[in-house]
Amino acid sequence: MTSSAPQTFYLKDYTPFGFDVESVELTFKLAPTATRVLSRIRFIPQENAASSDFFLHGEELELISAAIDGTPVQVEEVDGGLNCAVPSTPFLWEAEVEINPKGNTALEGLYMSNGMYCTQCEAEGFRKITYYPDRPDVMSTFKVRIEGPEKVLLSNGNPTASGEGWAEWHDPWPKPAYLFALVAGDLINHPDHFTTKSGKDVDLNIWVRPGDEGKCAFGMEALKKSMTWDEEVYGREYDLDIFNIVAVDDFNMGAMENKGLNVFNSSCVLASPETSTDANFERIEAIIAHEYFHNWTGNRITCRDWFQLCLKEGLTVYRDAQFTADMRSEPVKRIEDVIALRARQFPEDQGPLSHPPRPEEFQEINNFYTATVYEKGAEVIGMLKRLVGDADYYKALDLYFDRHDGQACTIEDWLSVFEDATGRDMAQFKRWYSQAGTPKLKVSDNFDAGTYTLTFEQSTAPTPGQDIKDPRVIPIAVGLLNDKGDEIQPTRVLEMTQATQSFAFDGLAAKPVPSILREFSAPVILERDTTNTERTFLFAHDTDPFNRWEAGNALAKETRLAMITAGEAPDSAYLDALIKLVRDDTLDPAFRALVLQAPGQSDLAQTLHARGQVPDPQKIYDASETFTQTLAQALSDSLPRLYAATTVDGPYSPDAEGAGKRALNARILSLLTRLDAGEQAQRQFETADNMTLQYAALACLLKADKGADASASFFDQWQEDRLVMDKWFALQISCAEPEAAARIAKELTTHPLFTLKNPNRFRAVMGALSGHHAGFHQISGAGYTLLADNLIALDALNPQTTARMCAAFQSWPRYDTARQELIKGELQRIATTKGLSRDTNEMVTRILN
Ligand code: 0A1
Ligand code: ZN
Repeated sequence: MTSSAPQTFYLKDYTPFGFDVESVELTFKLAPTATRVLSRIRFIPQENAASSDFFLHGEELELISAAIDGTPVQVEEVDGGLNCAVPSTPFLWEAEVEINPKGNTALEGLYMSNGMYCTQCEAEGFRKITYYPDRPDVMSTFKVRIEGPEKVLLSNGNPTASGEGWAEWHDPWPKPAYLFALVAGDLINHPDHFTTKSGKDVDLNIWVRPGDEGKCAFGMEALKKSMTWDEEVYGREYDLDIFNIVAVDDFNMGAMENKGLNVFNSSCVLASPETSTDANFERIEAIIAHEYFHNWTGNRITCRDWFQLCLKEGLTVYRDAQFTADMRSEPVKRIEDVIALRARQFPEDQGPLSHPPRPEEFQEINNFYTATVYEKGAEVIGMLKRLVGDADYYKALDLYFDRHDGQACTIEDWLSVFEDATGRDMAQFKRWYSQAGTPKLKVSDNFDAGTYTLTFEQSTAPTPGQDIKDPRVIPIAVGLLNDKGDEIQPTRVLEMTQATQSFAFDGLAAKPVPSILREFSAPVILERDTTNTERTFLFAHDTDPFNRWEAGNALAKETRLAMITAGEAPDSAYLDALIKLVRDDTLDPAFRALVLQAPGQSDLAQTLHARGQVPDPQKIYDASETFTQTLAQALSDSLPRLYAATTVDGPYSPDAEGAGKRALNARILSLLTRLDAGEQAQRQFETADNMTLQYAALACLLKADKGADASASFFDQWQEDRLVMDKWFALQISCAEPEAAARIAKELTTHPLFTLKNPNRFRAVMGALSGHHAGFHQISGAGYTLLADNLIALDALNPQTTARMCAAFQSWPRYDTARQELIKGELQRIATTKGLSRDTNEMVTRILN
């Protein structure tokens, strides 16, 4: 455990810094273990400041010198920074510090990755570079000079001058320190150009390590599409002469929106047909867009403090989802997002880590880059837009950009623009930001004399620190169908504001079939006494593609749950309906692939728990296997034809149409493999000319326990490609039988290519293990122990990634006492590790409490 009690920060304690920063000048003299950072910072004491304390954050810095207005000063170095007596008039602060980028395995601040220097400053990494008021509400322009032998020396803003061994940059847009970036290395660029709608020419570059230059073209296209889209949809133009993206192998997260110099985890930008799957391409397109969109929602308008993180993240996720929907298929994107929300955010919201999109306290802010802040934050924006309508949404956004450009803002600022643009009172809506937990929405209905009434009752279970929940505003999109499947009431948004509320539909000839929560119009759990017959009807007829999928998803879940709890055989009406839909060539292959996607086993466990039962991971696994086997047999006649129909003619292209066919290919092939002992999968593996097909075939072979040769040849073919090797590591585990998963994972941790130092590789192995529901939760506890062992080992090097991965243990309260005790034992073992980081300590403490 950490020696001193960890400090907790509270939203209610916010106080502004008592000084403005007029300008920042930094000089970096790069050296792997002894980089010197010289800072010249002009501070202006604020009149009427609440506090005139001059405290600068600083961590792991060796202070060489400090001066004010040219005179050396004595400072008091304290835990986390320094105090200094300063004048009450504007002054120049100059300091020199030494740092050790090579020794920085936490990947926060300035560090080295494969011989290249790079930075990660969000959230609080800048304080590991120099002494500074490292808080997002302190904004300033930056001038940066970099001195080093590397061929490429980059920082934020525009390049101003360069020579042999040095380069200078100037960022004219005031920014907080978390958006600072520096990159230096012998990199190669993939250049391009973009002309903004007002005619400004922008240089675009993607910088990579030599050897990766063939993997930049897709990312560049995605960037240009994002730039155009933000101009067209939000009216936002780019504002510098240059936009640089750098690919880095060792990175804790996906990517980072540093002003003018985005740094990307190489897995989130590098792509080629031979090495990347369709899913990789789609993700890369979305992340490029996300980081680019941050230029306005995050950079030009930033957050006042880290409690407001969802102000930039929820909005930017919402914007990137809109972008993907526009570039690809709107319903497919929505279904994918809801699957991800239920898999990642719902467990968080319903377990010990539950927190509101705007948390009110934290110990380590890095632990709050969560699905709740990001994905639920985006759902909240989606609800806002649905409530006010498209026109008013964009009106409010225009006002937001006009009013707050250049400012560090709060959720209150955000909601005020909606109030001012639309005249609506947002006080109740604001509860979505302050209340944690997923609301349950119980529905009942009644038909009487031509009037159909839907009654909703909302409730949210207590969450840590929040016992009482007030009713929220819930937009419920509803449509009605007649018994022939015709839509008799097009989608109407019901605005629920009370704990219990009814809505009536008049003038109906007969009792309709309701389609409720279309497009998943609110992040809630819908509870309705309904029948499989009605679900099957909606699965066949719903005119809302999301709810059509949702009906099938509910059937898929209920069928498996009945198999698990009552030993029933798979529901035959559902099987028939599923087969009919899968064979329907008029439907989008991507949609059919989603319909064939089995419900997550962890999701089934959560549902059982919510129904007061104790989930048995092995039983859940067995039911899923039996169902798939039954489906394969029932569909056997059609499988060869369906398989053939997924062939995409012509060269590989990662567009939505081809990707949809290949997604269906993967599903059909996995069914076929159950019947033909892997023959077709082997053929596909041998003939595939792209990673999507090769990967799908390898997965099928491994799952059928016929993958040894294919796996070895895949390894031989790709061992030099780090990103493909991550896939290889993960697949061995995710395709294993439950009882073998932990053993295989353990063996892989001794593989020469396994390393704790690369977060992608660590996540490939440990993420695959914790994502294998039945494998991770084997009653032997081997999965738990292996993960805990590796988290303890990683914590000493990289607290951030360790802490994030502790979340694998968050769902312990769902399981039986034996498993609960095993998991708690491992959490306690982690918690009592000597020298445990603050990050990991906070996570395990919250999970255990
Ligand atoms: N703002 C980034 C996410 C991010 C956060 C923290 C990081 O440090 C480890 C890195 C990236 C985004 O939303 O893309
Ligand atoms: Zn973001």
